[in-house]
Amino acid sequence: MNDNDCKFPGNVDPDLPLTAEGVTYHVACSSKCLADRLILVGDPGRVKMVGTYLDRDSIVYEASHREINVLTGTYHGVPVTVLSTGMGTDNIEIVMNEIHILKEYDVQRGRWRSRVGDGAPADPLETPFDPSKVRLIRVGTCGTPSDEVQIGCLALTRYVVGMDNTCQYYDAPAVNQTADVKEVLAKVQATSLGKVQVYATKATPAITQGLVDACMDLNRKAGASEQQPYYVGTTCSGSGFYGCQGRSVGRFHGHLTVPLLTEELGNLRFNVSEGEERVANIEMESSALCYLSNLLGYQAGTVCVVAARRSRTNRAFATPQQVAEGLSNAITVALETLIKE
Ligand code: R1P
Ligand code: URA
Repeated sequence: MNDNDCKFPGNVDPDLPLTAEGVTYHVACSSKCLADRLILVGDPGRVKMVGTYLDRDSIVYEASHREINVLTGTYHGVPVTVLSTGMGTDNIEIVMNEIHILKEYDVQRGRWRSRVGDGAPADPLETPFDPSKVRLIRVGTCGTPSDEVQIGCLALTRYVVGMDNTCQYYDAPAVNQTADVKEVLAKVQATSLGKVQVYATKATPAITQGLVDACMDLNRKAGASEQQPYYVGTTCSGSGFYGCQGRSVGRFHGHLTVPLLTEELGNLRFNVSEGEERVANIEMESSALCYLSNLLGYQAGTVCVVAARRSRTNRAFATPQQVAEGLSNAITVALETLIKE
C-alpha cells in the first residue's frame, strides 16, 4: 500500500478517520498488523535497516505512507513493529494518536475497548486491554551540549524536556506532579528557555533501566576495543534543528531568542531521586513520545546515537561510519529491551 488517501472516507467521523478495513489516516496499518512492541525511528530509511535485525523471513507486513514506513516481524520470536515518524514532535503526536486508535479502538464493535481495571466489560466476550503492554522505544540520532558525552556514545533518556509546544495541548500526565519532574522543569524554566513555553516529563523507568542493562550486556559480550559508551540523562526535544537547538546560521545570527541554549543546557544540574542528573542530549521527538505515552499508560523511552558534540571543547560532527556503528548497537539494545519480560 503506498497511498491510502484514495481509500477515505471509510468512517464518517472526521475526528476518527479510518477506512472500512480499520486503516488509520497517516499510519498505513490496521490493528492486526501492529505489534504491541514498537521501535520508532525518525528516518524512514532506517525502518528497513532495523528490519534486517529481525528474525529471518519473519516480516509479515510492510507499508508506506508519507514519511511513515511500517514493518512488522518478530525478534527472537516476539512480534515487533518498526515505524518511522519523520522529524519532530508534531509527527509524534500524529503517530501516537493513531497507535492509540489501532491498539484500543474496536472497529468491529465501533467503540473503544475497555481497559484492565475499568470493571467488567459490557461484552463478556471482550478481553480488557492492558495499556502497559504497549512498549515504544525510539532509536534516533542527537546532539549533546555536555562535555561528558562523546561522539558515538548512546544517550539513554531518563527525564525529558519539551522545548516544543506540542504537548501544551494535552493535560499533564500524573508523573509530572512528582518532585523530580518539577525540579527538572523549574531548572530549565530558570534559563533563557523560560522565554518559550517548556514542559518536562519522564521516560518509563523500566525502559530506561532495560536500556542500561542491555548496554551492559552488549559490553560484556564485546571485546575491549569494541565497548559501546552510553550515558543516562535528560533529553531535550526541540521543535527544529537550527535556531530551536541554538544553532545560529548565516543571516539568522543575532536573531535567536535563546542563543546560548547549548551552554545553558550543558550547565544544568538536576537534583533528582536518582542523584545529580545532567542534560545528555538534544533531539526532536522524545518529549512528545514520553508525555503522550505517560498519558495513555504506555511504556516509552529513547536511545540516541550522539552525532553532534556541541560543548565548548572538542566540538565535532560524527562521520557516517560512527553514526552507523552507534545505530547498530542502539538497535540491538532497543530490541533486547523491547522483548524482555
Ligand atoms: C534531525 O536531524 C533528526 O535527527 C534526529 C532528530 O530527533 C531529528 O528527527 O533523530 P532521527 O535520527 O531519529 O531522525
Ligand atoms: N539530531 C538533532 O536533532 N540534533 C543534533 O544536533 C543532531 C542530530
